[in-house]
Amino acid sequence: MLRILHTADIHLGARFSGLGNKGISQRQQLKATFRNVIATAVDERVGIVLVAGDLFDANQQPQPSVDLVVEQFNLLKEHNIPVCLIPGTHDPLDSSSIYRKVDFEGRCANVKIFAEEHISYKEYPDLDLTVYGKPNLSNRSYVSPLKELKPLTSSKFHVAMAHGSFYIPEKTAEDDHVFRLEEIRSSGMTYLALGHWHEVYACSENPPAWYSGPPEWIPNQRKRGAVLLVSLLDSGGVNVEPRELGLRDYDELEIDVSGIQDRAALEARISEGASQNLVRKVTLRGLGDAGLIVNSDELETELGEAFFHLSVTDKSHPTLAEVTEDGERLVRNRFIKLMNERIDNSEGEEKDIAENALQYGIALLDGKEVL
Ligand SMILES: [Mn+2]
Repeated sequence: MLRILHTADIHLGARFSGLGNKGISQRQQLKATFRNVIATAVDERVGIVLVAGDLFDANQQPQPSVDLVVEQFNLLKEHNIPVCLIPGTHDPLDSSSIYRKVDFEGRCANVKIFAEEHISYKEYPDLDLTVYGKPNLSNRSYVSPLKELKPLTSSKFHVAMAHGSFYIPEKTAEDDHVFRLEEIRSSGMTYLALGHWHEVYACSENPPAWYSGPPEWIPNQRKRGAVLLVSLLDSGGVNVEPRELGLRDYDELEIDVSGIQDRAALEARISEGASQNLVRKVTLRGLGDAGLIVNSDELETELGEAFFHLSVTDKSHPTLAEVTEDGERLVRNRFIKLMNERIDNSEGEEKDIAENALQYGIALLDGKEVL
């Protein structure tokens, strides 16, 4: 059996400008979690570590980021654990690539960076393993990262790394380094270690092809990532165990304020399940009671301390007690007149709908985003 630690999309050096003063803290946390990834590889005695792209958030990195990577890769070397890495879409192998500026292979003898334009491979006879990979040369490409992939040695295990998008009809952008299920199925690989999608996701069962997602929360990430501990069994089977190492969590709440009585009830809804390690994004929608005055900045300040970070976007609109016409605005006036006629001429549910439509319509005509 061979055990592999598969990680990707670590995005060292990512800026968390939306987090205010917590941004620096999360940048530090990325580094701490990266150390934790390496420590896990050592503790779990894996045979090899695979980094499937976007180790760095950008090709421009401060020296401490580079030093950290060299230090951690050398730590793996002390434990006789090799590392295979492909440049991703954030740290592509272009003319200003960090992999051209820094000689990682020279500074860490256990590291292999795939830097040929087409798929190339490295054989590890001790592990009975061959690893295949192709770097991303730029952020966008129409070429599949799995193009021409096939086993080229007599190893028992064949593992490919790729950084790109799995093809899903009408969802995947064509120039996003797209590869297809047929390519995975016909690849002849034992396992495919994928990067680029920021969540744990299995594209295929046979052979298994998985995204690990980022080990720690990074901007715009909506689902939790993990590192994958992959066991290649002598029987030919593959076992994939996601292990969540990240400290921060993220969720989104959409709250319809129409059912909410007062400010205290709204605060309680926003704060439900609050935690110091949670990044929460709240969107308020619907028509609020006339007495419910929402100030998102105030809510963020008052309730934010219970979270790692809280953002509140208000797309709700207070119900107007009485809609009055405005002499300057003809379209608005005509709308109010028509809707009031409809309200007068209807009853029951239809009347409720017409009343709501009047309120929403006014809010929209006033330039508010309520839908
Ligand atoms: Mn990424």
